[in-house]
Amino acid sequence: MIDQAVLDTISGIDAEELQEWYDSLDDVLHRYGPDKLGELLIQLQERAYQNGVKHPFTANTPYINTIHHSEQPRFPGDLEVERRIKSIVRWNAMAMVVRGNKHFDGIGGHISTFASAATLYEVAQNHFFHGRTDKHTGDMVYFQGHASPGMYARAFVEGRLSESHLEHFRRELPSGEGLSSYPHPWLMPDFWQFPTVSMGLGPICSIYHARFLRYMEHRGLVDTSKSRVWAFLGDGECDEPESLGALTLASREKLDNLTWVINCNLQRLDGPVRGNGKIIQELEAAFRGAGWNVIKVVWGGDWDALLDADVHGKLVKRMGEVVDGEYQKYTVSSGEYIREHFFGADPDVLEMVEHLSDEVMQKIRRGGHDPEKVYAAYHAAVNHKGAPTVILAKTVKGYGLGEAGEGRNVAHNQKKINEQELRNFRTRFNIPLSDEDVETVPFYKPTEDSPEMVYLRKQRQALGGFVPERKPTSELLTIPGIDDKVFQAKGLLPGSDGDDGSTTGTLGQILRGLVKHKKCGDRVVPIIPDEARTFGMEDMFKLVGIYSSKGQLYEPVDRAVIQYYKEAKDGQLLEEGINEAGAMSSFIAAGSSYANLGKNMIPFYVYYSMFGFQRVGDLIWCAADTRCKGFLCGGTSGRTTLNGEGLQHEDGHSQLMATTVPTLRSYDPAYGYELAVIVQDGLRRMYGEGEEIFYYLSVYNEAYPQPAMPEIDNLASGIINGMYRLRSTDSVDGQQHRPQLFGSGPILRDALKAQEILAEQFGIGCDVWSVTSYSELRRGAMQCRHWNDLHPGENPKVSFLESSLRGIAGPFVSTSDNVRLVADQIREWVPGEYIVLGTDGFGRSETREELRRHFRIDAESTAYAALQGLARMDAFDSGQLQQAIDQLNIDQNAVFPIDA
Ligand SMILES: Cc1ncc(C[n+]2csc(CCOP(=O)(O)OP(=O)(O)O)c2C)c(N)n1
Ligand SMILES: [Mg+2]
Repeated sequence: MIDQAVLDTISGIDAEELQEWYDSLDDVLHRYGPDKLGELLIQLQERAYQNGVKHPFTANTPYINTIHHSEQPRFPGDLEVERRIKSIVRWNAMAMVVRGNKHFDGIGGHISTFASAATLYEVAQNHFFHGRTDKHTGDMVYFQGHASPGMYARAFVEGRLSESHLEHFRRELPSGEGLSSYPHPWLMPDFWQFPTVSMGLGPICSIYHARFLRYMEHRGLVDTSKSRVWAFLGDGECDEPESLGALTLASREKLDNLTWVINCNLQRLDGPVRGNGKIIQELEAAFRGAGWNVIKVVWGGDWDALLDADVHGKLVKRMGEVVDGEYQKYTVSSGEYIREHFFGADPDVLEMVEHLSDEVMQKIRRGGHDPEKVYAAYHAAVNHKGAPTVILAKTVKGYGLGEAGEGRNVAHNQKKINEQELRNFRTRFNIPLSDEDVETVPFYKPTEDSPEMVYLRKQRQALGGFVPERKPTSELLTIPGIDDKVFQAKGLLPGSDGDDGSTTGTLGQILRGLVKHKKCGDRVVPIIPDEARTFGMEDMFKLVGIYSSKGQLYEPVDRAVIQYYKEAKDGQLLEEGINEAGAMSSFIAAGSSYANLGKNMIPFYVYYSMFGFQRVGDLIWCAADTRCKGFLCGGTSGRTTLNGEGLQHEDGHSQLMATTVPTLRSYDPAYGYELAVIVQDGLRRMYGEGEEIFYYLSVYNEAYPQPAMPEIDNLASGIINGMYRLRSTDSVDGQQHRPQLFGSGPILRDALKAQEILAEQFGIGCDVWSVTSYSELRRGAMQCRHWNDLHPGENPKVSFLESSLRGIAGPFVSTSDNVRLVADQIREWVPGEYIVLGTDGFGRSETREELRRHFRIDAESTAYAALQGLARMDAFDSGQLQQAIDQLNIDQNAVFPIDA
């Protein structure tokens, strides 16, 4: 019988006619099957479109499971044993957090996230996640950060972590065997592979990681064809722009080695994700629109029979119209309430559940808590070809916590459970603990020969070992020495023979040489976000090819020129387009390949420096936590050196921000030979010796003659440690103090010019130092300071900075294209008057000369600062400073740059 409501929506067509349509559709389905029916519907739709019918677009399917129960594969495991294992893991996860907060109030931790996701993880642990073995590069699993208690609890049951580990959850200092709050490879380098807790970064990294696996395979470096990238996300996390920002890359690249599982518990921290809407439907549309395979797991098996009985689609309609805020309410409501408010909205729907008791009604599960539904979804995902899959699993936040937080807005922060609630939890999940035992919230592990333990081990063994597990390779690379021809190219050690060249150009020279190096050239991964031409590196396109999984399907428009845009399936260069977040994600994938794929790769990510730290700073932090290796190269650096681009492009603070990242070594070299020494040493440390650090290099676009590496004692170590004395002019008779001028990057040339001004116009001799890294100087000084503080009775250690400046009275003047705090960071160890010049304030479009005068970092301003320093030391008549200002043509009415 045709429903009146349906007839009403298409008024004018009578019931009989509509029935005929239904019958013919049923007939086609019956005779030809669902695929043919689908094709027929597309044909009909196209015909209608050609006849001018504008058919409303919807990217949504009804609010039910994508996989019909008749298509569900048989569950291959032992449901009962798996349920018991899961319950035990649940208990231990909860116990870990509750005990922690009992002993140390405020230690924190999350119970509700894992409580909602336990089935999602357990099904994967028992049937899907593959460990890394000799024959399998392993699955890469991005665990949802806040679900970490569940991962620790499972590792405990697996015997990988001890009770003591669990006792030290979130207390990492005392014994050295603490567990980090969230997935942090830096803190747990044998366990976690991927930091995920800054929400949005895990998702985007997982996409680029999946693509990187293909890159490694297509380049013939590692067979990654068996590996799958899994990413577990929260539904609230999907609001982060990074989460969904790269979806189309995944479909464009046909990344069927990627599976996302979004735990749609409908809640985030403060409240519902979409109280007035439906997050699952919203995400479905976004992912389908982006070309992903979408599998919704909305309802558990208890609903199958009801849905089968729903011939008129009334229950489905009701399911589709209720908003998430309301669903959240049902979670905490009685069966009676659900009957009245959910089913009761339509008398026919109400009738369908007449036979169900209130108790049963309240317990019917959501899809994400039903292992058979979850298994079916994973099975379909891993077998899907040609596109990535997202599984949208509906769950309940705080599942199983009952009064203590299940489905409640406060669930997210729940860390304490009273005794009654603990007993309820124990009973609900059948944990064999007495009421008395429960009081102390003990950890619980079944005996080694119990069916649970035997089963758990058997499943993990079959899947190649435990997950997560981080296993860095011990492989070391043979890297070129400083005498190698890589570093002997023009502009590097031999200098540029008087020709003008920039440090960006010299970086290009290093890269060109490196990619061709026999021992490690194939490991280099140049990464560029649509700026190769800006950096004069477009010849890399032809030299190594741009990676494209499709090769090159067109004749490039510039095919006739030598440096044409060459795409190739085995291309080495990753041209990421205007996408710094994606490029950084590729950098992380390549830079952590030594740990995840057992193969050292050497990423060089060359970008517009302004769009680095301040744009994707959190990804750089994430790279550090990942123990990523490689070189970040901030091109077009400098507030005044990049002179024409203005306020949004001129960067004077990356060196400052780089200082805040513990594993990052940052340098601001002036000359090609300095850059060569730094890169060579970096390669040695990271790949020759296996240090888990990475580099930041400021490179500039100002062209000037690149000098040959001079003969200076211990020059290379000075460059690496952060400073060396480059040039001295003689003191004149009776000169008491010698100014010490520090210069970095292109502004070193201003320091050198200031030296000439001081000698020629004021008869003062001085020393000029090239400071290649203030942060390295500071790091070394702080390290000595740390030791000295703790060893008061012993001979103090002396840092490189202190020993370099020992016995020098100053005055000291620093000038660079950075904000003052960069050079200010060594003030504590500078043994005298220290004047720091810098580029604090917004940049603007101007000539370099004007800009440098505006910020007072140029040669004249530097010379003047030296005179000021001398005057403060009574070595220059302060009465003559006014005259010096006039003589140096310094504008006394100049604006204060920070306000300008
Ligand atoms: C970038 C970022 N912002 C904020 C947080 C703090 N935070 C942690 S969990 C959370 C809510 C998470 O909600 P959801 O993604 O839905 O995960 P659920 O716990 O519900 O599974 C927030 C806001 C964070 N970790 N990262
Ligand atoms: Mg959520």
